[in-house]
Amino acid sequence: MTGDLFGHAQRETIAEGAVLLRGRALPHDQALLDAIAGIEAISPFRHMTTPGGYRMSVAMTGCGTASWVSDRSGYRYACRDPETRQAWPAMPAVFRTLAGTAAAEAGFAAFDPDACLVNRYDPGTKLSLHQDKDERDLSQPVVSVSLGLPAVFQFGGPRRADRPRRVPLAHGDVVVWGGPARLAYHGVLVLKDGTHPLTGARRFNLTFRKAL
Ligand code: MD3
Ligand code: FE
Repeated sequence: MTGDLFGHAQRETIAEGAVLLRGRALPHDQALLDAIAGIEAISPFRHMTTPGGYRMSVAMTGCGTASWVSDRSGYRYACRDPETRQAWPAMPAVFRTLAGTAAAEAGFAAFDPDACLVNRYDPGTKLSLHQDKDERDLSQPVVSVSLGLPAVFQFGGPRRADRPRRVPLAHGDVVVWGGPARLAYHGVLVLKDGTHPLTGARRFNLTFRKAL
């Protein structure tokens, strides 16, 4: 457990359905980073192509039964890594347990993710505003875990034109996005240069989903 004297993480409500558990992943940070190293040894980080033909600046890999992929033909969940043509690496126990307990702490019982997208941001990279809607059951939340360099997250509304709010996300922060927040537009501003003691000049983000 992490956070305050009472043994729970500091909880902030970003919006209805969006709960920020500051520092919730701190007790597990090195185990999570070690697990990322194990995943990338099997399925390396790569820059996917958008359906419009652009190279994404964020490097991605994944683990679990399926992971999110993008290419000229569209976005989807795939049970094999298109680069290796093998199954994605299994979801590490430390990932599954953290995602499930954080979701429960935010009010979503029995969250059992089958997919985890692992994003790597180098300085100068960003993720443009988008919705996550490729998952079958949108009543299930998404759980995100930030590691390494801090970033400014953009959190908008159900329409792209809704002006996004800026939320700083730091190493160890966990956010549970469900209910009315689930289809909100969101993105990450250009990552500033810096050095984090555990990750160097990088930010990693894990997003856990029930995809299938
Ligand atoms: C709000 N990742 O992988 S995590 C993504 O920091 C993605 O890498 C960002 O957006 C990152 O799709 C943001 C926060 C996040 C993830 C999923 C959401 C916020 C969300 C789904 C619905 C609403
Ligand atoms: Fe997203």
